[in-house]
Amino acid sequence: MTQTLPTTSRLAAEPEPIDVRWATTALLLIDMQRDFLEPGGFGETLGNDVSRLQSAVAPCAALLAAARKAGLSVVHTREGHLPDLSDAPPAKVARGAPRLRIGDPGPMGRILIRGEAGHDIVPALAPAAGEIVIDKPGKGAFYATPLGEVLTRRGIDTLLVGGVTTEVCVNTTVREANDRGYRCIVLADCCASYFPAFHEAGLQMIKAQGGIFGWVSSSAAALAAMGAPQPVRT
Ligand code: TIU
Repeated sequence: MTQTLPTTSRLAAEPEPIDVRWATTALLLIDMQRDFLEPGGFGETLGNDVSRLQSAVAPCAALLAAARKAGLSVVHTREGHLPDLSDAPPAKVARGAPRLRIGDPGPMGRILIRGEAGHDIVPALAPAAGEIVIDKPGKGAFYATPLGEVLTRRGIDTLLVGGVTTEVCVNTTVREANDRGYRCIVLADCCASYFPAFHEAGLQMIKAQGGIFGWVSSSAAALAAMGAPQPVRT
């Protein structure tokens, strides 16, 4: 059932509140994939503690439920590569000393490869029919993808952003979006990093200097602006 939203809402945010016109706003969830959030995937092969990303799942799920109820456009992105690795720069595949490299077989299928179990979005945030899913080979969601065209076709000018990781794919995408003229509102608790200090710094970089890349808000503020019930925090 679609819940009617006001035409515009004022969202509490930093560095200042922002007026959101819901008809031109989309929810953008970045790379909430098993490869980053679950043991045995790309994130863990890089040496990371993947449990650090779990905190973003419930806030993203609350936003997703509210967006669906309100009929907002929802876009999910997935970082990954074609099975033949033709879209994976050798410099990316060769980088560092991971336990398994991109394309190697792992417990959730080949690491960071489209179509494998690890590439899927986590079950709690699985895309619904009609939602846009953008597969991307890079960290930014605009590079080598149709995201810009999709948003233009829908008349979207404002993005509510959540996902992982804050300083890598979220920051890269927000910077790309900002240069393309989108207003990005990053929901802090809907994002997470393997490095808590980088999460904080990534958010600071977005909202500093008068909001040089965008705004930083929270799931609670976004849900309140949408008139959606907020989960009880224990
Ligand atoms: N490693 C890391 O922090 N992130 C990525 O490789 N990709 C995304 O952030 N999605």
